[in-house]
Amino acid sequence: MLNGALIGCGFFAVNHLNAWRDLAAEGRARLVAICDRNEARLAEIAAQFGIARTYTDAAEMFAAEKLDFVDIATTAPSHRPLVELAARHRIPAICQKPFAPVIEDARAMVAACEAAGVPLMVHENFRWQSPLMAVKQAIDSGAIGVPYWGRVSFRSGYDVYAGQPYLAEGERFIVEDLGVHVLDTARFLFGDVSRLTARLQRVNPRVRGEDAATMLLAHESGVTSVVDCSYSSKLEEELFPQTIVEIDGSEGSIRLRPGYQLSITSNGQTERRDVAPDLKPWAEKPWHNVQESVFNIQKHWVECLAAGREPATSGRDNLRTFQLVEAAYLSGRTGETVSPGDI
Ligand code: NAD
Ligand code: 89V
Repeated sequence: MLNGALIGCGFFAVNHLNAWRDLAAEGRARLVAICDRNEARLAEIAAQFGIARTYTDAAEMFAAEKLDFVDIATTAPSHRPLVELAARHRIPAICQKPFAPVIEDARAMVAACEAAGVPLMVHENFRWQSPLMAVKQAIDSGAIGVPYWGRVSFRSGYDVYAGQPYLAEGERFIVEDLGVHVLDTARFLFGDVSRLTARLQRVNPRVRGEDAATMLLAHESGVTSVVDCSYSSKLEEELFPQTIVEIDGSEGSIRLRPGYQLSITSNGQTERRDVAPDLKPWAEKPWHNVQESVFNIQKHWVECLAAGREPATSGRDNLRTFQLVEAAYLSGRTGETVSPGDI
């Protein structure tokens, strides 16, 4: 059983706490301490999850606790100081997305953990959603031959600002917060990207940053993909937080449709499957898809720590997704096509 601590007990951390509780029940890893600088929130979460050792200061927690890992679920501006603190104490760290406000901070965190010899994983959980894993398995099975085109799309009008008010306040919005997941999913499905072109739009006047983005990606594998996301889509059917995927290959096609309906067309035959995620006892629709992926990524972390393996979304890996985010902002600003590898 690994002993961990959680820093940041806000809106989304409740999912981490529930997933750690499930992993503790499996005898894999448990939270022995929590930290939040907001005392009232800290006390509320400590009582809800029965965690006795609480701290308002992360440095005090590192000094007092004997930890196998730390899980950082604060917002991006605090990630670099907290990850560097973990590295100084030689404690393996999970860091929520967005990894950092700018890529220089992300590179510094990766360097600090490498120098300390400790693993660092970004909590980039979309690729751990079971419907998206089913899409990846379908590609890898060879059923559609060689993929040459894809679309990864997340369009919604859900009120994300109610739970996450900070989303309306930043100069950067949808590409940094949600696009990062959708771009990482495109990398997961089609591989690294050599060229990216983006068009960014602000539709909702009550948010400061862009709330719609359309990106065209040339993947090194030869796939051309379109990655699009919007929080200003007033749809007949609200799909939050589903990612819709379309892939065409030399011998067939894959569609992940609304309601988690997967179809794989191969040599003229179509196989249809319901790939809806599990509804964990603590999960709540429509968030259950994301909530299941939190459990999956935390389980992956525990398995990687035990085996001494690099996690799929290690800090090092996530720098390549971050390059896509920076490329999208650069392309959106200049109207030019950008090589993410040059960033
Ligand atoms: P939040 O503002 O509700 O919670 C953050 C908490 O961290 C607050 O309670 C705050 O007091 C605490 N905090 C901040 N800095 C701290 C520090 N230095 N030391 C101790 N405590 C500190 O934010 P949230 O909505 O829970 O989001 C947290 C992160 O999770 C964000 O980066 C967000 O993008 C991410 N998120 C990820 C997903 C996902 O699916 N992966 C979904 C939602 C949010
Ligand atoms: O990742 C996030 O911060 C969330 C959501 C899962 C909806 O994208 O906003």
